[in-house]
Amino acid sequence: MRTKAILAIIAMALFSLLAAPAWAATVGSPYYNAVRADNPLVYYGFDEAAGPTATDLSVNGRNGTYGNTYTLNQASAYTGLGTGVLFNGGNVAVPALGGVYSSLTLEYWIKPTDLGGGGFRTLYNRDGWNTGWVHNHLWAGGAGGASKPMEFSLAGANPTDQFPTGAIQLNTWQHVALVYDASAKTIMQYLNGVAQNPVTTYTTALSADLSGTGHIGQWDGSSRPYLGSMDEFAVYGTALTATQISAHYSASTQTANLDVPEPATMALMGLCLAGLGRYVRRRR
Ligand SMILES: [Ca+2]
Repeated sequence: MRTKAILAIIAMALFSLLAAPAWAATVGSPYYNAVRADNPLVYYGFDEAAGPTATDLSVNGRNGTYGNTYTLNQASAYTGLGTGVLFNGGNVAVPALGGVYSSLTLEYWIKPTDLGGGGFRTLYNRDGWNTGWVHNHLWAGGAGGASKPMEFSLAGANPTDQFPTGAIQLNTWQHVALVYDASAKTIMQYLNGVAQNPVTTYTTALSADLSGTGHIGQWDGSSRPYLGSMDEFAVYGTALTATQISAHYSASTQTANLDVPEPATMALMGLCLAGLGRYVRRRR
């Protein structure tokens, strides 16, 4: 009877180790694999314990640099997303993203505390304002109003400021994808993997120029701050499909796949099993 009780305790200990959240970072999670499979130009997981380097998780080595007021180690929406960053007048400086693209996708998780009723809340902004340069903000004070605060702008396009359909929630984590297609003259917003309709259209659209530096979280690194948390920021030089974006969102929620023990957990399990083995041998 005593043996059964001890075995039950050991089994419960092993189960609790297996069930514990295993990922302190994005790397290796289903979301990470889904994003990387679609060849992002840059991909920040914001999993660093400390700045100033924001590691690019794509294959392109475009590390960013945290600046001004930011706080790392923020709880994210799902375990497989690791941790995120809280911006409160902070930013990440982003290097040039390669060139000019006829299609573009911006993707990130955000938990905003302000939707921009008083002005731009910069999500991603190429520094400066010339033909084809991309800017993306929350701007509830703009023409879209509070129901369509997401703004995507491209210098030289008509209209300049676009407000894709779909409400952004305050103080709530949400997955956002913005897909710009210059050939189709459209900008489309996906929220939590679902396409928001109707699709916003341009009269004149231009290729998006990302050949220069930019910033996440602040306009040119010093003003118009995004207020709130962000995680898993990625930019693609292609128009991701509805299927791809839905798959990314679904991958983020696959916590069942995340219960893969870390090395430290494996070592603890090994000690438990060794102890169990010695105990059973002694009882024989
Ligand atoms: Ca993360």
